Amino acid sequence: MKSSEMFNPTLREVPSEAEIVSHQLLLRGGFIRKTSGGVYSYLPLAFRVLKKIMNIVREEMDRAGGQELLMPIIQPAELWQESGRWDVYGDEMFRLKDRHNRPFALGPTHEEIITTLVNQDVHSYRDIPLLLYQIQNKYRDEIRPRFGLMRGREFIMKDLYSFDMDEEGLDISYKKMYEAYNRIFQRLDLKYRVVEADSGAIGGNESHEFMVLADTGEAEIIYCDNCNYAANVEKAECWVDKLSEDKNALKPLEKVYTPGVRTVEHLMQELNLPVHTIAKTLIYWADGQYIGAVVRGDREVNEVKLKNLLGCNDLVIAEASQVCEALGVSVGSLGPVGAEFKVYADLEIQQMKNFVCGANEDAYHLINVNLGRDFVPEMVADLRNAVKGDRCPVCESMVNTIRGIEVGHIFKLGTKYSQAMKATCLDNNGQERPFVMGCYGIGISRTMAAAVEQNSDEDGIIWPIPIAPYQVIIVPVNAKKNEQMDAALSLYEQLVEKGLEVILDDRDERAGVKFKDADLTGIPVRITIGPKALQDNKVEIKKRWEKEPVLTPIDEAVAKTEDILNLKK
Ligand code: 9G3
Repeated sequence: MKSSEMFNPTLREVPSEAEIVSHQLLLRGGFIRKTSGGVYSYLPLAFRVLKKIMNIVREEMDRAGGQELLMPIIQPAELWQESGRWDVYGDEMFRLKDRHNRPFALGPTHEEIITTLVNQDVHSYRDIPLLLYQIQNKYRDEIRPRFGLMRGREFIMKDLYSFDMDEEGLDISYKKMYEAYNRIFQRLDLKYRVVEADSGAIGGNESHEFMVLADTGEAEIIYCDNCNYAANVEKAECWVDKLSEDKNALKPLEKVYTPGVRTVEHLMQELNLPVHTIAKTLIYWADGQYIGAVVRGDREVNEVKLKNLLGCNDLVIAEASQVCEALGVSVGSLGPVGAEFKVYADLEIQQMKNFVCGANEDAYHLINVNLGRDFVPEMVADLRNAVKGDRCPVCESMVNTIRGIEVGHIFKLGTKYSQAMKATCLDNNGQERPFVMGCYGIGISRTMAAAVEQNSDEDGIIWPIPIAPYQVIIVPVNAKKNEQMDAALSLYEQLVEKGLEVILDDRDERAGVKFKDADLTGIPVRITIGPKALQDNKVEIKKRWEKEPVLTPIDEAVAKTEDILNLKK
């Protein structure tokens, strides 16, 4: 393809609305344009990348026994009412009505559709297992769509659903997908990590996420180099020491006057105590009631763990002013002793002896507080975020943290959907059984963004070779000079003949401008044809991930280029 004929509108300026590097570079490189908040058009270069990602995904899904189909984006409300999820997702669902006023949704995912489909036509264990997948646009009306393709309201997803007769069957399907996903992210040439994950509202009991590693990733990963344990911080269990039996050390409870103290830091100063002697209480509004979560002063409450413990749908941190009004205490003085709300204490609180907390009375705190003696919580459970330096829950050595972008997520669903939707199958004893299901997603458009997030420098994108929109760009320094253009065209034809994807930058622009665009768009191999080298029958070959070009005899350029492109595969 000639640059002069391409629709590849690059930008010199960094677009002001783009907060992260992938969003900036995809806009600047002429890959995407915003059509509406969280809704993007993919321009030709981006679509080439997406097709490469989709092809790798497709090949691996097929290899694992998956069969591709295509389900509708428009989904009737009845199916979601059957599964009980029509009222669960609220405004996150794009809802619409037809001319007869019948309700529909734009598909956010396809569990309901596929379960209905399979139930209609699959009646016997002989037709099981089934692995069905599609690659399609999905719709979720995010409150705050941001980070470009990372959190769009319309995005491309590969979603596969497995149908088995029993848990053993599901285990096999799950393992196939686990392995296929590993092959996919290896083939995409991305640095990634598989982590244990929370299965969230979707239900089910085992789940893994595939994280592309990037410092700017939204997800925090806890991992152990000693035993290979890795988990999303949402899921990562906190290791706790055995409880000490020593009851003698308990000191008498005392109330102390702490006027104006509202924060843990202030309390530490005021009482001259280290943070691990202080407990803080956070009030949440959980499905219509206030509850208190108590954790050590320097810990973060893990809202996923808390939500799972409570088994509630809605969990939001309560507004300070509302707490004050409802409980008659300002938030800085709240505590578990004599509380009017249900108290949930983190495991660490049980280890802490003679700690400090709010007195449930403005301007007072309690000292020498002890769980069991001074208050009995509703439950004691793991409620905090794991942090770097914690003990690994598997092998007890020290864990580390790293950030990542969730690009794949696999779940064992079990019978949650098949039971709700009465989707059953006859087993080999003629017994009716609900399908045992799994679901497996890859964010295709997010994977493209994550690849950029992980692979760029100050000049632009550095596409991994397997997904680069083109593999080679030929840049004649001066397109008006016949010798240069002739050499460029000849090389172009030879490379295309070899099956490579090549851009010829034939534009009447300064060399500097052309180099900048080549770097920005991230084409792996650049071949520069300049007047001086050409006199010696040489060209410059530059790898996008290296700074300096290498002078190469023009008749070796094709072989050299092929070499580079194969080497990194
Ligand atoms: C909804 C809305 C948002 C949602 C869902 C439903 C997330 C929803 C979870 C999944 C699970 C798997 C198949 C591919 C792999 C992931 N957000 N989830 O179910 F109605 Cl508005 O989508 N689905």
